[in-house]
Amino acid sequence: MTTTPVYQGVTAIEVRVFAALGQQVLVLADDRIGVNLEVDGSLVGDTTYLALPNPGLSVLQTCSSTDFGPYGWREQTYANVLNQTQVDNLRIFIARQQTGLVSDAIRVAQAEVIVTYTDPPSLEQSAYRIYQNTDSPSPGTPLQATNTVADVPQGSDFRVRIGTTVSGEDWSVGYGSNKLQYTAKNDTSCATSSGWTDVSSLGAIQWKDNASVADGVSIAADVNDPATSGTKIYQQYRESNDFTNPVSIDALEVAIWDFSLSATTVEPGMSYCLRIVNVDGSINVSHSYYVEIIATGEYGVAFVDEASVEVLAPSVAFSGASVSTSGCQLTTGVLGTSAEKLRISNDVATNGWSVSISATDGQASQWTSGDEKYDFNDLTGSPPGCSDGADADTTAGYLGVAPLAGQITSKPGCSTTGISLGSSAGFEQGITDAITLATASSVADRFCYWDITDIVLQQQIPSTVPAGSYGLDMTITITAF
Ligand SMILES: [Ca+2]
Ligand SMILES: [Ca+2]
Ligand SMILES: [Ca+2]
Repeated sequence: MTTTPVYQGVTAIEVRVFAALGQQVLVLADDRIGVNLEVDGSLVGDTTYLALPNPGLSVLQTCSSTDFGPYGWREQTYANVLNQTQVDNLRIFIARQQTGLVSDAIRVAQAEVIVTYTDPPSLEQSAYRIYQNTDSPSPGTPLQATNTVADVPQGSDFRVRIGTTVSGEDWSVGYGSNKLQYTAKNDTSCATSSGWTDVSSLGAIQWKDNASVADGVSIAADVNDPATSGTKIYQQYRESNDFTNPVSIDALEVAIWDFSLSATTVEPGMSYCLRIVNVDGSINVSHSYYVEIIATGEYGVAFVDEASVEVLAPSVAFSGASVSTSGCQLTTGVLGTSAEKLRISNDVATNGWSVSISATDGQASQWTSGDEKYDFNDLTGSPPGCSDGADADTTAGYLGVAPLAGQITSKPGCSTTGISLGSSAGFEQGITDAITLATASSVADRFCYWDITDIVLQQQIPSTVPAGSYGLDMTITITAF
């Protein structure tokens, strides 16, 4: 048997028969017909057609049992709200009361049930906004404006409020079941991306259980709600699938949900899309705005070898010099070689960054070999660095850095646009304690790295420095703008 869905439910039922009466002699309203629905094995509606006066359904009367008609409809209307199974199994019950002459007769030509129901609504995911998480039914600080892609750090929690505009029919409470899905954006748009997965307790984007907020709690208006073109009707805070509407929504109004999520194992640089879909096919859901986040990571500096393996104890060897009593000597080193590339990575900052070098132990540092020392930040003398100056130490010496001599290579697929090498400079105690090696402007790529080699270092070694292997610890620092 083919059944017809009643979607959002039955609003009215009418059962009726098309019947005629033939009555032999006297026209009395004593021959009658009853028509009822049988639901779940029982007659429902007015079944008292045998009583007098008869509230049932009398047929037309004529003056001869051989002269039937005319036929007419006799009906009963029900206000009962039946469920789908009851509607699928409806039966019509027809009865007659024949009183008086036995040749009085009733004929039934047709019987039918007219079920009036409400079609399903249509939903359009029409607005969203991404926020920081809070342990509250209201979301935290907005991360972006309405319908705007937001950065979400890897491993962080976040919230999304999504609006679905109802159209066609009003949306009755509890009709249909829906769920939230995500996918990595693997095509030009979320709409054409594949691999959608239900949000669960596993995967790149997971549900976040806020301890103080029960899953499914009612939500209210928030000052930072997504902007919508229709009246917002607030539904639920969700930490799980599936969900339906606890509050009815008229057509052209917008159902608002608040989803608590965690970007647990997202990959920095990858975009992720979120959408509401219908679970059981009961509602058509379209998407004019998919929720979209960009997963961010960290930024940093390191030295790597040719296989991109980090060099844990990088160093720069300077050219050798012999002990001199006649004057100062210039030695040279190279920061960044093919075996020790200075790698700068940025998986987060949007406004650019700066990388600088300074002495690990601060401006009072000196080159040291056992008890012997000489200076790295004293410009005094001619040439500079050949005499001790006004700084608190008693040694001479001067280290110059020439970043402009360097070479920049970007990660494959990235560019060096917006990346600049620093100007040549020397350390000068209390004045120039850090020297910029490279900077990036806001037009520089994100989710990229850049390898820098061939930055020239020159150290002026003063005269009469005893023989030794002198070292100076330096630190390279990246700062996001
Ligand atoms: Ca919770
Ligand atoms: Ca000094
Ligand atoms: Ca000095």
